[in-house]
Amino acid sequence: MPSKALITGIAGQDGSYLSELLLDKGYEVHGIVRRVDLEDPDHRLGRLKPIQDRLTLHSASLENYPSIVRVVAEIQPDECYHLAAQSFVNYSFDDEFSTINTNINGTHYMLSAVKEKAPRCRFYFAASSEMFGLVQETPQKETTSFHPRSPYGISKVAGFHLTQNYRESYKLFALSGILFNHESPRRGYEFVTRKITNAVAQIKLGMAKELRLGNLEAKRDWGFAGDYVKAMWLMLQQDVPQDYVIATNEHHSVKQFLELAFGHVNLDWRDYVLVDKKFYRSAEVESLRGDYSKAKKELGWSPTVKFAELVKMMVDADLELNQKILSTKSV
Ligand code: F7E
Repeated sequence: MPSKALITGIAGQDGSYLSELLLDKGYEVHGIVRRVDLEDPDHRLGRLKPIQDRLTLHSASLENYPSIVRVVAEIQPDECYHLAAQSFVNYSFDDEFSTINTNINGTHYMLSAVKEKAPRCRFYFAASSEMFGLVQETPQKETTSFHPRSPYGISKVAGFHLTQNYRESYKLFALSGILFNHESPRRGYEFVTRKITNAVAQIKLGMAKELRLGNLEAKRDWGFAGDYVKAMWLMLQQDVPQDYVIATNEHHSVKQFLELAFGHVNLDWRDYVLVDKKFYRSAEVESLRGDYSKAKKELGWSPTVKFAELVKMMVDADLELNQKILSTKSV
């Protein structure tokens, strides 16, 4: 019998890479999606298109406990990857109540459903470097204390502690991956990396003239999402459940990202980028850099894609995508 995996947030960047990885390993892969996603698959499930026939998608809502319990009881997963969340930090300031309610309750419901209906299932929680916020030390590691700076960060700290508590109180095999920023050509357009690479492609192709951004000095530890989902899987294959930082231990500013991305198509970012206060955050996380030495030692995991390679990969993909859009328009 193949192992069964259940993924929440399967339609997102990480969910799509993780599904591909697990299918390659011979897993039976199930995903939780919203009813509206199933009604509009071309638009909402686009990242899963190449593998959709090999997945089983279940309609449920992370705001509705009975629907979660039903799916977990029916599938009886061996591994559960809880990735779903309202994950855009800036939006969480505008909609703090729904971010906090959905993210915390969603995690709580998943943990409780697994405990009640599939207690032998191994549970992965997608924690985040945003939990470190106003950083207490650099680089950040598993023992660094948290100081979240946004409703999103707060919801992830709560999810982290819920996961730890289910591990300690109910002996669930439950753990958190503290993932630093991870990007790819499948990244959502609201995040700064994809916003930049898409704009670079559009400017190069004459489809846009400028790019408006917020704080260009912020520094992030940016890795490749395809590498990071491997770490998620490795964590659940260990004998003992523990939390791990997944990062590259390098950080770069938004400005450095701009230099490389525009430079890749022989443009100077200073000619196109405008700073717009609208994109500044109420409370900024200025700088993040993660120490992944525990993951390296215990999981044998290291990142394979360096920063410059990641930027080029994303710009090239957006050039290709926008070229396709242009050519369909001109037909
Ligand atoms: O911002 C600055 C912004 O939205 C990165 C999520 O996946 O990673 C992500 O969170 C930096 C910030 O990602 C714009 O102020 C400047 O300092 O791409 P981002 P994030 O907030 O770091 C963590 C690990 C997660 O868990 C999250 O779910 O870029 N920045 N100008 C901008 N950011 C955006 N989005 N848009 C701008 O115009």
